[in-house]
Amino acid sequence: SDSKLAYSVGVTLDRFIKMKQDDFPFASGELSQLLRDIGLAAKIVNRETNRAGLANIAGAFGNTNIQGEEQQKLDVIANIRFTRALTKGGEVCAIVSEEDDEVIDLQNSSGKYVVAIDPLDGSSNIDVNISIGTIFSIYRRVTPVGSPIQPEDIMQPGRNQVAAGYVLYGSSTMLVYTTGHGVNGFTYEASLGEFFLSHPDMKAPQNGKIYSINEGTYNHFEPGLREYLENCKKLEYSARYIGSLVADFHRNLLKGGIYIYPATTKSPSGKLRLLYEANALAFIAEQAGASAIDGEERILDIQPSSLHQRTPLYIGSIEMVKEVGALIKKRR
Ligand code: AHM
Ligand code: MG
Repeated sequence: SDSKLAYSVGVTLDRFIKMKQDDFPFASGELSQLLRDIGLAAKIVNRETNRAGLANIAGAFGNTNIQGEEQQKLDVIANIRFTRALTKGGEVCAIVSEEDDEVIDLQNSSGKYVVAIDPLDGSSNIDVNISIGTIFSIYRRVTPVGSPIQPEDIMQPGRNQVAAGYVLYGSSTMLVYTTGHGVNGFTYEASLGEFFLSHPDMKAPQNGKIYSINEGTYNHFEPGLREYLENCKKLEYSARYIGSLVADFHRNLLKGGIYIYPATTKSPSGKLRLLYEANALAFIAEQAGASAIDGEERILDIQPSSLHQRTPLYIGSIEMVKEVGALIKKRR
């Protein structure tokens, strides 16, 4: 395939996007430009992330900014970087961000795309030097270009996504995305300042031996989930939980496994957000041959009713998701 070929000759993210664009000669190229904008913002956030540990001593080597402002928190910085990139690019009409209560209407009625983004997920991990991530979903607006944006442009089910991706700021930085034709992963080469195609056409193992869940609230889990977890233990699966969704998801996608953030009696809809956490990863999962449900329903079929709504999430290897789904159904 052309992505395998690209891999062998060292293809940058920008070039890969261009190659894909050439497959669609009648497309306007705006989605391609939007993906490049996100790639650039990711590089900037990567730079800030790498300096996070130095924030408090930066002044010592003359790095305080000219206004003498206090260092902003990294998730705030990431939000500013991504919103700026999406605003300046001109392809986007509205942004939904974890960091903003309301929809950001860019007053750019010629923009075709709506973006939902968690600029820096897992931010409680920043201070302890553990992997964090960015998650994004891209939708085409449903109302005509040129008119003011409407709620139905924003409240679209995940199956309408035209592209989605994540950036993992880990032991290396990676950008993984799909436009609905498979999933491709790129690794950042810092000295060259480029993402290179390193994981062409990613496919998740059908089954796995890793389960990732915060079991601290086990007493509040429903019976079917408890039974599934007991099975994982009988089979001596590996428990792996970073507490950083992108990192846990990425590992399980490559190695085979399931990530679960369930409903509990205290949080009946779980913790994670449908619009800018679950949907993007569910789209990528399905494109890689894995799957994602809320315990019952396919994540991508959920009709959102509010901007920051939560959903339980069961995501990963297709056989594992099927098995836990069946147990939940049986015990409800
Ligand atoms: P955040 O959006 O406030 O960063 O929370 C999301 C994170 C996920 O990355 C992670 O999987 C989950 O919260 C961990 O939650 P918990 O500490 O309850 O296990
Ligand atoms: Mg988050």
